[in-house]
Formats: sequence, structure tokens, C-alpha cells
Amino acid sequence: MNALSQNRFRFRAIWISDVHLGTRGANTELLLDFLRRTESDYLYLVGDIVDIWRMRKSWYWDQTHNDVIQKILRKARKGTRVIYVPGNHDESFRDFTRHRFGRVAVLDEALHITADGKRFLVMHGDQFDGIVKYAKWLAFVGDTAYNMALNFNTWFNRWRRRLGFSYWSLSAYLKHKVKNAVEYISNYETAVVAEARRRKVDGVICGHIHSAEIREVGGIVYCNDGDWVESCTALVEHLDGRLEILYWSKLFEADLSTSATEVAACDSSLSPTPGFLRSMASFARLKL
Ligand SMILES: [Mn+2]
Repeated sequence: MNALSQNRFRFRAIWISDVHLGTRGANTELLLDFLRRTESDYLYLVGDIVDIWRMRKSWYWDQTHNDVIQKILRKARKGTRVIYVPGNHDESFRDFTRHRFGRVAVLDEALHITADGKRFLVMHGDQFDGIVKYAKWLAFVGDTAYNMALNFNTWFNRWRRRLGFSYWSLSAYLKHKVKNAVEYISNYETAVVAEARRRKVDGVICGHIHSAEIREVGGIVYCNDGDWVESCTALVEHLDGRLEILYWSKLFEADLSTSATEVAACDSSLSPTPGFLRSMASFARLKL
């Protein structure tokens, strides 16, 4: 195809989420390119991989959607430890947590320890939707009330879905309050970081809001691996434990127009506002 397509990247761990297979939005072409050209000891699938929730109404599935699943299973066969943490769009798989399917483990949440010994809680993150609006004052209430709020949110959405209502939708929420998107994201981060602090881990890795980020918040490292609908991002751990976000669409585009060495140089992408504006635009259209 071109020069860089021969290049492969090796990482200790990779996190991807919000692929939304089964919908037209899933950017399977870029994801397949990413999966082909990267290798890792651990591959975490952080939820919303298959969009079962939307497939109930209408669905889209072509060969590339099969290829993504085949590619992941092949990695598992070849020794990559694949850990699948279901999200709200593939919630049906939550019934199978703590099971193993061949070499793929399904877990509600995972604990990842980096090469330099940092402990990270890995979860999809939808359980924080309902409490985002109250994130500020929830930080001050006791553990019991906080847990009740979290559980209530989970059950509330499960019942809504059983009764045929739609899930609480961020896009609908933001259509009315677009100017609050920034506040929403910051509240979401606050809620997730508070959970990490409660659980006494060094950091948290999640997805769900389609906004890739690595940020330290009050001593806790907040990581979001983004999505494969709009921004096409993955979170990776280098062999020395360093975390980084890869913007695969940028690498891919650069790949088509420049030489391999130049592309390798723009590999480093720790900008302070990664994909943020793009994510804002996608918020208006997507149900997260
Ligand atoms: Mn989600």
C-alpha cells in the first residue's frame, strides 16, 4: 500500500473503546489498519465495542465488521491477553462477566498495573452519566449515599431500557445545553477521578464520552481512550510504562502523504486538548 504500512508498533498494553460495530459510524477501515500494525501484551476492549442497543432498531454489518472481530480473536490466539470490559451499548455481555471465552476474559472492570508499577482501574464509565450533574456535591456526601447514587443510576437505566425508553442520552442533553459540554466533560472527569480515589488506585482508564485525554487531576491520572467513530484514538502503554494517546486518523493521513520517518516523528501526541473540538461536534450527533 505505502511505506508505513510495513511499519509495526509494539506496546505493552492497548486500550480501545466505543467502536460501535453494527452501525455505519464504526470506522472499521482505520481500526483494522490500527489492529494490523500494532502488537501488545494486553489488549483492553473498554466497552461499546458492538452496539447491540442500536442494532435492535436497525443495524449495519459488513465484512470489515467481521474482520475486526476476527483480528481481535486472532491476537488472543497468538498470545495477546484480551480483556473485554462491556459498556452500556454492549451491556448484554455484562451477563457474562467473570467468564472466559477462549482466551478472551470478560470483566465488569479490570485492574491494570503498568510496567512502572502504577495501578489503574479500567472501566467503561457509563455508570457516571447520571451523577455527572451532581458531581460537585456528591464529592461531599458519604460513601453510602454515593454508592446508592451509582447503583440507582445503573438500575434506573436498566429499567428504562426494559420498558422501552431510550437510555439517558448525552446528545439529547447537549442539544439543549451545548454550551455546557465543557462543564459536562469536566464533571465527568471529576466523578471518575473521585471513584479512582475512593478505590485507592493511581489512575483510571475509561471511554464512553468519546473524548480522548490523559490528564492528572489532583494526583490521580485520568485517561480516556476516545472512540473509533469520530476521533479514532487509542490509549497505549509503552514498554517503560509511559502512557500515550494515538490519533490513528492523523497517523493514517500523514501516512498517505509523507514518508515513514516523518510520520514516526508525529507519533507523540500529548496535546492538552486532544480531539476536543472534534468530540464536541460528534456529541451533537451521537448517543454515547
Ligand atoms: Mn458508552
